[in-house]
Amino acid sequence: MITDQAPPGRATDAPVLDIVLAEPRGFCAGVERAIEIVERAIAKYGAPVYVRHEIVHNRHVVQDLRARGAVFVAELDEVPPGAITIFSAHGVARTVEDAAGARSLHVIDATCPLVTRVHLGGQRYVRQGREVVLIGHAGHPEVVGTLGQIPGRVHLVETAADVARMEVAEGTALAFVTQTTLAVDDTREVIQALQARFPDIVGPGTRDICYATQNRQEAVRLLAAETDLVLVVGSPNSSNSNRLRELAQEMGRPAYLIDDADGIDPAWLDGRRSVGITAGASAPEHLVQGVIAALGTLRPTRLRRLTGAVEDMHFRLPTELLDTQPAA
Ligand code: 0CM
Ligand code: SF4
Repeated sequence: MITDQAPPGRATDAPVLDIVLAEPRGFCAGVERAIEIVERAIAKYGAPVYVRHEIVHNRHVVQDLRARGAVFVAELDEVPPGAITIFSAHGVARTVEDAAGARSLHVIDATCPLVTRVHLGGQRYVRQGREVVLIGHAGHPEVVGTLGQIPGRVHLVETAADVARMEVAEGTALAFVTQTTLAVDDTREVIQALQARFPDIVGPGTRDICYATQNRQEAVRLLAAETDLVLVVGSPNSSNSNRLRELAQEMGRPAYLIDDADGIDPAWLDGRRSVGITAGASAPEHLVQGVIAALGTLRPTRLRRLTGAVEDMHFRLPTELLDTQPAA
């Protein structure tokens, strides 16, 4: 644990607020790669480049890339024929890949390799003659993509109650895969319900939940244990960021998901001696620094870091972008 002094804030007569920063927090390797793909594509091919869905679920990242020449679209029919088209980090269904091919779009795939790994796992189970159960949140783009990458019948479940409701023909061999950004503890419960009802089901356990999600959840658990209040920097549509807020709240701490410093309600600090800060995998570090600075205008502050897992994950960029540097 490293301790350092932050510059005192303006409100020097107020009691000191201890700010504790979770580590690791913020960008994961898949998000860094996805953003760099958009930046390099703009540098290499020129604006506009089209991005299907938000490249990652962060309002500030999207605004920044839009200002630099990215055009975000909900569906491919909004993309002019032949244009540079980037698939977001969350992945896409086969029908989307096929539609891009049919329209001769120049696709650059920013799907996180750990999402692709789940797609491949599901496809392998189908080749083994199994029906696949996907544990995930209905409607989330990664889940829509994974459902659309696994041929045949796929059962989507979110909870143990969903498992009880599943309709499966007698003698069907089953396997499960999961969304990458789920709460580890909740997922374990759903897997236990699957194994109780279908003793022969096979699957990866909680290993489909990616390293970044697992590390950030472990870090926020430690953070919540020793702070009075937890702030999670991230956008409302970010699954992994929401899971961090929920985990802190389940540990009995008031916890808020904020896009940036403007989201802070000063009343949250009333009577609090410490605040823990973390950030979802799609939230840039400059937003965390903005939150720390804003807290410093409300109370005198003292900053320390709570060190956790060390991350050195890095994913290779698509070959066609290796010869290009993003514009400064
Ligand atoms: O899946 P989630 O909603 O957490 O996406 P995100 O863009 O916030 O985080 C990174 C990813 C992926 C896949
Ligand atoms: Fe990949 Fe995990 Fe990051 Fe999603 S949160 S982009 S699965 S590393």
